[in-house]
Amino acid sequence: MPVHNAEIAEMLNEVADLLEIQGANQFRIRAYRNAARMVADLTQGVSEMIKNGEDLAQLPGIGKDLAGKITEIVESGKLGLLDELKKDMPGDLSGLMRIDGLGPKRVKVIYEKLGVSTLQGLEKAARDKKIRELPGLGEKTELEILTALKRVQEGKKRLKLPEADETAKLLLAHLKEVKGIRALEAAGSYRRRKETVGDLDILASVKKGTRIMDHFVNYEDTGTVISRGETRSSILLRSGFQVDLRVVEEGSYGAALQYFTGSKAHNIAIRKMGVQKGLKINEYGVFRGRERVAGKTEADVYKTVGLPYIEPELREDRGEIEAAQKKKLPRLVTLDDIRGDLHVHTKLTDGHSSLQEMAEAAQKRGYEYLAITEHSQRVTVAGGIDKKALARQIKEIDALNSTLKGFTILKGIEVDILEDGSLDLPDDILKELDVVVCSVHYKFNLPERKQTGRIIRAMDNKYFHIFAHPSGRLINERDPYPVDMEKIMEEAKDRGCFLELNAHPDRLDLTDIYCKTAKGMGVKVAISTDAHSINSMDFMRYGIGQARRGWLEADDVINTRSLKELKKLLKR
Ligand code: DGT
Ligand code: CA
Ligand code: CA
Ligand code: ZN
Repeated sequence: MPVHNAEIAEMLNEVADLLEIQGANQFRIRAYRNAARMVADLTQGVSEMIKNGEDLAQLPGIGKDLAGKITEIVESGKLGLLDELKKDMPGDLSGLMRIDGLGPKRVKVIYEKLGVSTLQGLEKAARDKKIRELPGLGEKTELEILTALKRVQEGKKRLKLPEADETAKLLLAHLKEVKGIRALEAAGSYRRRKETVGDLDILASVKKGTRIMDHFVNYEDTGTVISRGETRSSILLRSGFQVDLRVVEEGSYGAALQYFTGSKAHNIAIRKMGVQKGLKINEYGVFRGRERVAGKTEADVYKTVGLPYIEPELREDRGEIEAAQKKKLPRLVTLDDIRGDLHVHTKLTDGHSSLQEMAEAAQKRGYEYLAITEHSQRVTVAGGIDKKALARQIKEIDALNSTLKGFTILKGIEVDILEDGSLDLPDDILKELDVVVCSVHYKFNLPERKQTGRIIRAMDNKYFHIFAHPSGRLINERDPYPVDMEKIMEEAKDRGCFLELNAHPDRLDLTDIYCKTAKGMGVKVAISTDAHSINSMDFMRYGIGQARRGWLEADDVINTRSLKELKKLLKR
């Protein structure tokens, strides 16, 4: 049974959580956290790497000891150290730590004073108004805990993209072992590249007598078989995640793919168009009376209602059908269009790879440029740098650039937007940089008017280029801060500033809807990975998926430009 990266990361994080509650050494805690993030950010399965005999200690931030721990998890599904820690601290204390507003100190108080060690216990204590009586907690925290608990309960059911990708990849590989498969793919929200996936909808067309259903329900990661039929089966994986498999005949494959890709709203609109033409459209095909007039390919289905093929990412009934009727569908941006990454960190702050390694990784991806954007001084927990350290890095980049051909490292910073709207570093150093990425990293709870004003004031600084992860949300974890995004876009447009689509799968911020708004307003977007290691530069593809859902074309995205064109755009 392959152990997923997400499971490994979770265990390492749990160790860090429990060590933190114990008050262990900060370096030790940090090492486990970094390793967890490193593993979660990998685009390759660690189980697979071990199977291939790769040395985990080669990974940035992973020493021999941690490599051993990770191998232990992969080989036994368990971690001795974690079991030891849990013996001392029963229940789910690390689960409590993941509740917004609860850190190790507060969890410790809650555990010691109320004996609460589970989410259920926490909910009860909050409802019984017991939390507010604890030292340093209060009524406000109690309410925050209840809101956060609700979010955790709702959010847990949907997978973020890396886990969905890994789940789909392994399962499809398993199904492909069967002989006689004609076509096989994952449809649903997964194919539409939605930011979270509720369940997987797999579709297959097979030759007669192919025993794909047996093979499906016997998958090694199956937890429960919900139903098993000849054309449709559903299972729950060990994680509780649901997968449906449908087998259709060749002549229906396109119609079924169209139907199960959805979205439901898009399908309903298409079906209505069919009705107006006297056609019945369902997962088996397009029918006039009893005759099937289309069904083999998706394009055939769209053609019967007079439409060109519509890309899956657009199928949300958000205007794509009208655009298709007018032959005005966007030519969506692709990964191949991207010529560089404009937001990455290195070892100098909280990244895991060196400047040189990051530059090489960017070249390997066929990029022309890469902007190094470390955190600024205010972000002490991430080792943010001051003016002096930045000046040193600028020199280092100049030196490295003089050795590179056909590739340029851009000098940048991810500078904090302070509460009053000023930037965390002085202009006399910002002016030395090619790219200034600006972020809100604290004071998320300002009222909307204040937060909006803060950001607009920051954009008044003529060195402000890109507004990073504009809403501040973390998917399934933290809501966006209140802000008037349209107003910000308007002001960005006036000043020649850009908005980031942060491609990290925990963020995907801008959202698809705001990408479309930005495009409509003529504000250009930078798709950036915020990579903290060479591997996470692969997050670009998640950003591309989101950009496509937001109707963005290559022209709407600044890092599809050549270096020369980009530099022009960055001159405000
Ligand atoms: P999810 O799983 O919540 O992330 O979202 P989807 O879009 O994958 O939804 P799911 O798994 O419930 O259904 C897969 C597709 O099947 C959906 O996108 C469209 C199609 N579908 C499901 N129910 C209906 C329905 O009642 N009418 C129509 N026209 N299509 C449906
Ligand atoms: Ca689904
Ligand atoms: Ca489904
Ligand atoms: Zn960042």
